[in-house]
Amino acid sequence: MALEDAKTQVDQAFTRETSHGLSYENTFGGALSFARRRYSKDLSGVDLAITGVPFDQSVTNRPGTRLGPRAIREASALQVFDPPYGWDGYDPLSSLSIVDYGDLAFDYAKISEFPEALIAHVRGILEAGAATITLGGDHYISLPILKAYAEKFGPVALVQFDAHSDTWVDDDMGRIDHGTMFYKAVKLGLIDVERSVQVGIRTVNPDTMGIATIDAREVHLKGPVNTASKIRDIVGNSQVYMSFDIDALDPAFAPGTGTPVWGGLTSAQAAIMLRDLAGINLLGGDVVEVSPPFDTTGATAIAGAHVAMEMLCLWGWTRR
Ligand SMILES: [Mn+2]
Repeated sequence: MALEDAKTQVDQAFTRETSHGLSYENTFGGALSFARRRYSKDLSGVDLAITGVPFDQSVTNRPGTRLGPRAIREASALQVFDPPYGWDGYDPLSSLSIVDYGDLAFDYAKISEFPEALIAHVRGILEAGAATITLGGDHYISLPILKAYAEKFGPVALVQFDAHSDTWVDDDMGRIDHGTMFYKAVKLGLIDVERSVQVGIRTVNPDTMGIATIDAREVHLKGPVNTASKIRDIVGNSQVYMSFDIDALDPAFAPGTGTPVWGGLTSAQAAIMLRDLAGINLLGGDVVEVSPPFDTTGATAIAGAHVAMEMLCLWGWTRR
């Protein structure tokens, strides 16, 4: 049946008639959207809006994540023929109303205006009653997104997968930096630090701002099942925002990123942990730091697309 459909379905990004259901368009052709969802600015009845933020002007090293949303959309085209593996048949694409809301538009030459543009973008989606899964973009984008979430929900529990804490001291609130935004998020009261955790860390930062750390070594030594259990214990029933920096993965699994660090998570460890977080109260999330120019095999975008799909599962699982 699916093969027959592949002969007739095309450009589902524009032609699909419902925001629910799997898709059988040929993987290698057609207009791209995330998971072959329909592009739409109409959020009535929509559960989840996938949106891209192609911004990479706050990086400390290699750029390129402005091309991340496109690459993740392309990689996601392979994940829409069947329900995601390992979720007992649960299929967020069929259960939830999901659209690709497209990318944030912003003036690349007016960087100081970017944060407010992104806050307004996410605020508008949240006000319409949908949640967001955002495709980055560099990691700075999490700060404006968190501001919009905190406006609506109050301080959120942050579950951050990352090689870096990104809580380095930076009291100049006008600086736009992808290594200090969680310092600012804590200072601004956007994060419930008691219920937050950073996973996969393998760079030194003595001050975690009170956020719990599960470093990469601990994940390797204790394993992903125990780690997921520890994460669930920390967040409890809190409202969770998940930020997944693809550099949480080892450069062997995600070479296409700006600030790679060895000794990272395997993609299998990440897959097990995300699945085992089923039941957390996820409000929204982002996948950031996928840099296609350094992603010579496309593996990093594939990982990013899988992470985003797992976020759809986590969001829907609790509400199924
Ligand atoms: Mn990082």
